[in-house]
Amino acid sequence: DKILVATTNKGKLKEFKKLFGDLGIQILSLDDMPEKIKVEEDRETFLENAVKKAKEYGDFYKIPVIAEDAGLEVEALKNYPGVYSARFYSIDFGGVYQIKESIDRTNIEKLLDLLKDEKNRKARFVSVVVFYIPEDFGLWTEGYCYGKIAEKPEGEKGFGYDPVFIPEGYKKTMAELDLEEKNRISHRGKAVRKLMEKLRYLLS
Ligand code: ITT
Repeated sequence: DKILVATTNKGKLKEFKKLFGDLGIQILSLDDMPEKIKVEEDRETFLENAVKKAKEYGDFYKIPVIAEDAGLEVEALKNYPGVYSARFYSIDFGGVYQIKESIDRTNIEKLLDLLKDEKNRKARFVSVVVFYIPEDFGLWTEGYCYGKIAEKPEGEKGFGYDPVFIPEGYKKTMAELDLEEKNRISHRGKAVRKLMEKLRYLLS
């Protein structure tokens, strides 16, 4: 009845808390943990990174863990930034940028620079969520949200690349959607709902 959502990303944490809101489970975050550890995300796939985070945090704190690795894949950039989404500004893929306003803004600036004059703006968000009970069992699911990259940032909600991501069927960016609506259509929302379905099935 207690789960650690092992993320350092405040935007993500808020979305996870809302998604698990009505289950009567107590959600802990890394801020609630007395001892801190750092887990490096140095693998080449979302799944490997998510499994690594879930295992290292779960085995250390000895409580059930939800860990996620997520990112943005842009078709015209051969699916970059992908697993490098959080630190795209520092990746040697068409220039390394100095952080100005914030990391998110710097990443967005780099992305828009790289897509300048690019007609194909197709992209998708990917979320891989791992649920792990230490020494017992683990489970993973994935979710996708398809859309396109806007010409310029709009909206203040959400986090990361939300201001430049226009979901399919929408005329506004993810950063203009309320938390509830984002969770309804997002990669993260889909992965979490699949996880709950699997758990319900396994526990029935
Ligand atoms: P944790 O590893 O601590 O969970 P993080 O921010 O490093 O936090 P990821 O490694 O999963 O998380 O990196 C995901 C990056 O991808 C994130 O920093 C954003 O730039 C981007 N991203 C993921 N989900 C997103 C979303 O819903 N909206 C916008 N950008 C997102």
